[in-house]
Amino acid sequence: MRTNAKEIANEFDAIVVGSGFAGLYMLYRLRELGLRSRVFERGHDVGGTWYWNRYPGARCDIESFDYQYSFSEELLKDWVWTERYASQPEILAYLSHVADRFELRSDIQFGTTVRSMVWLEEAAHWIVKTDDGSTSTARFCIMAVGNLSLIKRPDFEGLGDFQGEWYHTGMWPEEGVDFSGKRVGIIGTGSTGIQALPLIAEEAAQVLVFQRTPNYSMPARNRPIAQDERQEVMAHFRERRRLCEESEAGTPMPAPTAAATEASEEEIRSRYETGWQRGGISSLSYAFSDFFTSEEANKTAQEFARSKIREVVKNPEVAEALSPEHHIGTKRTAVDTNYFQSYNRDNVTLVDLRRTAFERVIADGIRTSGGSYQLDVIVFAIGFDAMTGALLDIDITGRAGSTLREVWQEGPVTYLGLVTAGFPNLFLVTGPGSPGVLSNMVLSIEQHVQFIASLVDHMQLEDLEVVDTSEDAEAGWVAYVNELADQTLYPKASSWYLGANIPGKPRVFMPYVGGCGRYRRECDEVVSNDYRGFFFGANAGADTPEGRA
Ligand code: NA7
Repeated sequence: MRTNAKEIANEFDAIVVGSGFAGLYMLYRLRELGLRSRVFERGHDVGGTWYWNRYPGARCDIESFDYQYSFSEELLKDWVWTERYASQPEILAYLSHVADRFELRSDIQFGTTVRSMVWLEEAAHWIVKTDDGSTSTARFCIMAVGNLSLIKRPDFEGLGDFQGEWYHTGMWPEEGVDFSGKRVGIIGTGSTGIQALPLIAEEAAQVLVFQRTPNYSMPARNRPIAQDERQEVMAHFRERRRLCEESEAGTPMPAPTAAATEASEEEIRSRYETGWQRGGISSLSYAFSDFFTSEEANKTAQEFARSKIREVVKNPEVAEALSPEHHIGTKRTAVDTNYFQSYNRDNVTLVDLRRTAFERVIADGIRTSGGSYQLDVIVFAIGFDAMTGALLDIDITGRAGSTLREVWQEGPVTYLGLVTAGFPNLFLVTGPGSPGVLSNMVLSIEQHVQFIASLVDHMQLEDLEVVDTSEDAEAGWVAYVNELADQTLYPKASSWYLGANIPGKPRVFMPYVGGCGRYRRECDEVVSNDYRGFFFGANAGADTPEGRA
């Protein structure tokens, strides 16, 4: 496809899409390399997922000390986290501080959605069109669009008739929502619904939770960070970060060695209880090494988690309805403060959609097969078209007119979760096939951005204009990612990791389950083997990877 040169208003070396954790750091590194860069951001400020998800209770489930950048000593010194798990406003304030501190905003165009990207072979650059009608070009494009950024649309029958207010948690209004005195319906009991319920219940007159599938949730045991704790942690920060980098999930927890299948009942109970008192997402999963691989081992943790629900929820029928059955950890485990406790409140009612089917939204509420519920507000906590949604929402056309939508029709294919064949000079930050969503995102983002920046630097030094991967390299990677996943229980659950939450989406297990440490070592090996699996072209259009795998 050709574009009239007159239409091109803005020429850049690099375009970054998104200004969350990934986009901000990418811009910082591109500037260091001396590249003229532009970030396009849909939101009106920085923050990415933390900009949009302002619902009550939104909070990180990775400890604040680990959920921060590590690239700048000065930044580490001048930011003080106040809680063990940072709230959405605090994370947003942090990202805003990062943008100010490094004067990043001048290269970010806010309120701008990228509509299409086309690779022009002859010029060896991307042509990027945005919804303000302008066209830009760039040699490199970096997709920092986030894994949980395209919301699952609430296409519930009858929603257009609803006379009350409704909100999706992933597009929460900046001014907040006043629930006082209102009857509120929450649809969805993933991490988001689980975080939101306790706060909404404190404010609203009545809350009805419409639950399709119960979910496991671990106690956060959130607390303020005392000054001496901060000093102690930050004094050893580099060591802690190194542990994170070598770990599976990007946290400093030591990997478990004991197997539940070889442990006594007392030991099992005691380890789970210790984890439960510690709190956090890995409360149970870090007790035993076979948690994610053995059905028998996993069952012991499921039973423990269900016993905790029964201990907390006073009404046994409600406790039963809230008890999940899937393999624990195979759908994202939530982390909560007072979620199950909320069901003991007089103003909270569980509507179990497995017993009474959802029929439609009506003018004054929701109708199920068991009756109608009157509501003033509906909160949709129904999740995202995760991992591929935001990428495929943009018309991306690579070599020989191939579109990303066509190439990924049967599921995403990438090499290292970073690049996809036929889309030269296009990088994905924490794309499908990387550990991203199964890990501490900020840690994975830093590693990806550093990888991409080093690759771009290498190309500049070697005078290479184009980089691509081969279909063979990515087929090998995809097979490897699947092979790793198949050794675990992950693919058994109907999760968003598998695309199962979006009707019609191909069911392919997308994340790399091998862990951050292993993935990092594999990436380092690729680099030390002359960027094995990547192919470079010295001149525009002169070199393509076909037949060279
Ligand atoms: P999730 O984890 O995808 O959860 C969405 C919830 O919404 C889940 O309980 C779904 O039930 C429910 N849902 C979705 N569609 C419907 C319909 N049509 N009817 C009833 N219920 C529905 O999204 P979250 O926002 O909670 O969390 C996303 C990630 O953000 C999380 O994993 C963390 O990584 C941070 P289902 O299970 O599909 O039956």
